[in-house]
Amino acid sequence: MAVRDILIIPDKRLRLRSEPVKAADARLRVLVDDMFETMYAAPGIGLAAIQIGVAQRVIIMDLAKKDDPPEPQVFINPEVAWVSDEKSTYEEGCLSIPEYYEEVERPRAVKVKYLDLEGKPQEIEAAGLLATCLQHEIDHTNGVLFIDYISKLKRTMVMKRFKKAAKQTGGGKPKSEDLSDDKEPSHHIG
Ligand code: K1U
Ligand code: ZN
Repeated sequence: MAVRDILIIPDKRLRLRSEPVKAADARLRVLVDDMFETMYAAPGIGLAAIQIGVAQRVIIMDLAKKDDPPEPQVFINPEVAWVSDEKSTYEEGCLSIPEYYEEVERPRAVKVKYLDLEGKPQEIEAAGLLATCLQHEIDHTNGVLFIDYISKLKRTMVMKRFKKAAKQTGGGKPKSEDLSDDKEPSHHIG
């Protein structure tokens, strides 16, 4: 198992549409193991394979509460089969847009069809955080980011901030100070 690097915006690979998984084989299990190790290390509550640079339709999540036993969930080739008319709003974050949180409105409940790790078809009906997280992760498999649902002004500002940070770090994970809007260098006193 390995912790893999998480792609950060403006990395163009985050805009790719991922390919369906063809076989539930040992390679898929290695990918899923690496994804869990990467998500728990981050830490996060969900991850899509494209976030570690693998354009395959694989998403994982673990929504267990802190100090409760882990509840790892894997969804292969997930598809939204139904959404509720009722909406709900949740303050979302994204491991590919670190330290940026914004409220997003989405359908409150969804039905998702997917394959499990054995390649068996499954279906889940979800509401609340699970529904939000499923939609967020399935969006990643289609090259969609949660900032696509916020105002153009906010999106432009966040893209500008991350483009600047990418220039400074060469595209790696930015440090907190690289993401601040401060004009002064971080060692400046007074
Ligand atoms: O897909 C991702 O980038 C992961 C993302 C999932 C997500 C969060 C919130 C709403 C929808 C989807 C994250 O995990 S961001 C980090 C986060 O939410 C978190 C981190 C540590 C503890 C609790 C939450
Ligand atoms: Zn995300």
